[in-house]
Amino acid sequence: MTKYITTPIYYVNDIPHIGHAYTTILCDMFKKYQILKGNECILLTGTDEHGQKIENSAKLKNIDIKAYADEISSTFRSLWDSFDIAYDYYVRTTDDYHSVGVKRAFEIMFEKGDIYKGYYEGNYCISCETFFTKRQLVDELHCPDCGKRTSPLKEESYFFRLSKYEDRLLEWYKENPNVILPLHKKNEVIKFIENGLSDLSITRSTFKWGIEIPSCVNDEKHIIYVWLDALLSYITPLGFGNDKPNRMEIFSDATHFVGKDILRFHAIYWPVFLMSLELPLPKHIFVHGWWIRDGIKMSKSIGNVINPKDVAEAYGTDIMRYFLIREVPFGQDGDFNQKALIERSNAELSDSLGNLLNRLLGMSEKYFNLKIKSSNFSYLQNEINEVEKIIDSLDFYMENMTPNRYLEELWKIFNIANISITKYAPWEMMKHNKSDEVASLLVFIANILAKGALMLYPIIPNASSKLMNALGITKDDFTNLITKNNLLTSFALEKIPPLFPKIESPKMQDNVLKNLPTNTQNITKDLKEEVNIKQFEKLDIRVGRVIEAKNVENSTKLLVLKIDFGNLGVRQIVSGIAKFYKIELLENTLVCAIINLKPSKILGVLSEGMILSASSEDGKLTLISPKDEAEVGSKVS
Ligand code: ME8
Repeated sequence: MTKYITTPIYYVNDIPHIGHAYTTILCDMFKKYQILKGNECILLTGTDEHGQKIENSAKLKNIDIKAYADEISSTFRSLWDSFDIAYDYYVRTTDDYHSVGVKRAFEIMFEKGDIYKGYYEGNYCISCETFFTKRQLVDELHCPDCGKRTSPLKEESYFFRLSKYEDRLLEWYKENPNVILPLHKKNEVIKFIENGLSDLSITRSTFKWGIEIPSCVNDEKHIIYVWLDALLSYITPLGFGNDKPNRMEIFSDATHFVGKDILRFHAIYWPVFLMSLELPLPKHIFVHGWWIRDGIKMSKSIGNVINPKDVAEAYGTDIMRYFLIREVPFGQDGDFNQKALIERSNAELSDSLGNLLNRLLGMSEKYFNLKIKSSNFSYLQNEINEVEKIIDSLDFYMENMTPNRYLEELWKIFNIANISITKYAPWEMMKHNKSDEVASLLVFIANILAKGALMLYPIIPNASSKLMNALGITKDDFTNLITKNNLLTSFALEKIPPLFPKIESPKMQDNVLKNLPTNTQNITKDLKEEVNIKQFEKLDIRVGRVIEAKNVENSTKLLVLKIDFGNLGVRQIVSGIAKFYKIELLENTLVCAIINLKPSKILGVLSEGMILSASSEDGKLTLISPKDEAEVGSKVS
């Protein structure tokens, strides 16, 4: 049976970061493991290109939306190509076959009576592309998932009858308790369902960048909600609802890899959509944690991201893959730390593994001219039993998605090898004419490295291939060496350069923004001279919505904000509020700004206005923000 695995399809609002690379590498690892075991396995990845977030990002850059999506989608794709990610499908939600399939799915759901027309009133988080009720919001305004300010939304909408499927969904989880791994993640989902599922708004009419609803519904102003569109990308490339070659049979053994941020969409909406379409439900949803820095999720808008390309260029893809997979137990958050990466590489890859190969090659060359042979391992039987037990346990760890445990266990066999060398001291045995025993030990160690090389292929494929070459084995030896607990009896070894040379010093510049003091804002608390109304009216003060906030380089005080003033366009304004607001929480906030102030450059950054804020005696700034929702561009007087 063919296994089918998917990464999330990534938004094209920005270029990939290490979080995206993590999920994709995990999927590639899982696929490579299946292939090694002789299973067929198909991997899908791709990009999610519709929705308000993408429309806003393109608007911000003044680029045609499709051209913008093309560029970012190809950045993702070339990154995966440069990492040798073995994907079979690369879906883009702007592909024609995809929109044909999405419309067909909508039709089926509509004909079934699962979709009805209604009126949505609630709040919407553009960053998460998610609807919320007031009850779900933090402080009745902020998104419970990302913390950003939501916008009130009132619009006519089509709804999917999520509530109709509540019991069936709970029943399915009861009958299939291992769908969501790690298990504790399942409990969150069950609790959410048990709290009651509201019907889901699945169309939008306030913007245009999406797939139109099909003609059977005859309602032109609506486009399909980005999450319904995106989730269906797991099946449209397999020929669902379109004329692509039909491979829908592989969907009956599907595993979705997701970050914890998008579990709800995969564990609630997706199975229900599939029930409505009468399709098989996923076998597994593997949920991993976040890569964070200083306790905050890595994300481009905060400016705390690490570019996987930088890591790969500095350390190579093998070390990057090894670190990402080994450092953090699957499902937990992890801090991406260069020092930890270097320490792991030096201790585990260089010392434990690389050095073991060097010792084997060195002794085999010295004593046997690199040709080692033996079929009598009697004095090593305890060690052999231990190694076999460990190798036998590995499949469980991989199939249950605990790859860090898989590596932890695997390293035990290298330790057994290193300890055996010290314990039996082959150089001493040679002195006592025990060359047969030495040959047995070296063949045993070569077997350990051979088993290790195979089992490491999914994680560090390049180094694994080099190791296999040095040992004269190939991936085809898997069945022989792993499933039968066999020992090979002869090796023709080949000397190779060190697999993992020691890393002496950090190779990557730290991406953290420098915290150098600057002095650009002058806040006075003195009373100013009197002005008349005419003078005041000269100021053009407007309401705007922050659509992007970033740090100004070399400044701890300044932020540069992109603010949408509606018909007046998007402006860039520099403001000294960096110390008082978390960047990630500013996005979507309403502010008041003077927009007819002469543009100026602050620390070399153009500022086209001034945001109004209140300053306290100790210099703390508080943004002046309309209390209720006000239209962007409206005048403040
Ligand atoms: O959510 N740490 O796309 P997205 C670990 N288009 N993983 C991270 C991460 C981090 N800091 N940041 C992102 C979307 N990820 C939707 C998905 S699927 C039908 C639609 C990874 O570009 C992780 O896998 O925001 C997360 O779930 C995904 O990228 C979100 O990518």
